[in-house]
Amino acid sequence: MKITGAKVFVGGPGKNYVTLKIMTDAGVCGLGDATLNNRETLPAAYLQDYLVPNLIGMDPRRSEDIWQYFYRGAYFRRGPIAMAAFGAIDMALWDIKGKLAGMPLYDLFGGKSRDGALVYAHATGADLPDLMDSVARYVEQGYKAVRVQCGIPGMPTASYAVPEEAGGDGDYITDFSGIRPKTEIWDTDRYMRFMPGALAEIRARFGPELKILHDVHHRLSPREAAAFAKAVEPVGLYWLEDPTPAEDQDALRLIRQHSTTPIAIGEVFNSIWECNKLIENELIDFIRLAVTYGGGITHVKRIVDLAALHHVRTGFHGAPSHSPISMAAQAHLNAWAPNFGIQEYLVLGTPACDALFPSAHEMRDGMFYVSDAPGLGVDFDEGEAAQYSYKPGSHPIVRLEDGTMWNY
Ligand code: KDG
Ligand code: MG
Repeated sequence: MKITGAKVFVGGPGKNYVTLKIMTDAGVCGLGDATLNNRETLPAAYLQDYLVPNLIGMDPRRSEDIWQYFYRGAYFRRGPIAMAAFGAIDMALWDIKGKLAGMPLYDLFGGKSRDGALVYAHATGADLPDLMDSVARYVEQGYKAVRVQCGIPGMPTASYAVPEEAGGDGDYITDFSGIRPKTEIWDTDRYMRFMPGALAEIRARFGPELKILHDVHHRLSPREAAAFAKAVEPVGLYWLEDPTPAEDQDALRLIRQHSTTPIAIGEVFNSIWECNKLIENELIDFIRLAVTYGGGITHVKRIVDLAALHHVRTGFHGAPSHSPISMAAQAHLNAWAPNFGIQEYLVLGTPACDALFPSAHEMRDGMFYVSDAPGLGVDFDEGEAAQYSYKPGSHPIVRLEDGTMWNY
């Protein structure tokens, strides 16, 4: 059996999805997602210029060897661009494998460990009353877990994931006004004074059952993060995400020594080599790495297995920058993983997105139910895709009030 061709598409409804389609002489095709948010043309070029020409003629069933061939063969390996490109190929090969076997991927991994996977939604507000309304809307829809982000009183501009009308970055995924980013101003002291109390008020209003998550988005120093994690302990957060910049892994040790608040990290990691020590030293509680940026199913499954040995659960990144293809790959891992925790899931299911990526996956009452179709269980409508093309966009950048660059 041979790979006969592969195509790369860039574009989509409101997002520049990078979609890979691999064709075989067995008449079976596989789909992969290489969407690297706001740098989408780079994995697309890596695929088109280097990887696809090498794929032609390979046996699609040999997904492990193909992964090793590209990873070891690159020499300058790892990093988000390469891993997103390898990830798309790997997802597509698993999709082909499942279709050949006539089995959904979760069955190839070892079968379902649960019926549905818990997901969390994103609540956001310009201020606390606004945020409370947003949380209440999700609770009414049946969500059991909600991430909460809030405008901070006195903050010179609104900040991460706060509504646009409050001067924030809205859905924070992409500003399509151009390649030059807008600037947000950040003030740690104001955040530290306000946010722990706001989280406590949310807990008081919604009671003990709601799982409350919060994303610091890499903004604090290790000492500040330790103080914050300690201050919010009575709230009983489900997790505190990215309290410090992810590169400084010793920071997690300081946070651990001072607090039992569960820590989630890893959405900017690309390989097991960036999280193996955090996992082995049990410095984190949830690993956030995405199947797209983490080199696909083959590599991320290794991380999930390592995490299982150390009481670390999964909480895969699911910002809307991921296409329904990688969300499906994660859904199959979520159905199987003995150490599944939660899945970030933002409603991708707009009519335009569903038309481009038809599937029978289902979101109901805050749970994701994976389809039983063979492979990933997602299609890609090339006719629909023809109307979309790449649109330049950016994330904001962050500075302190005096102009110092900070972490987005
Ligand atoms: O492209 C950046 C986003 O993926 C990121 O800001 C999302 O932090 C994020 C999250 O937790 O979804
Ligand atoms: Mg995050």
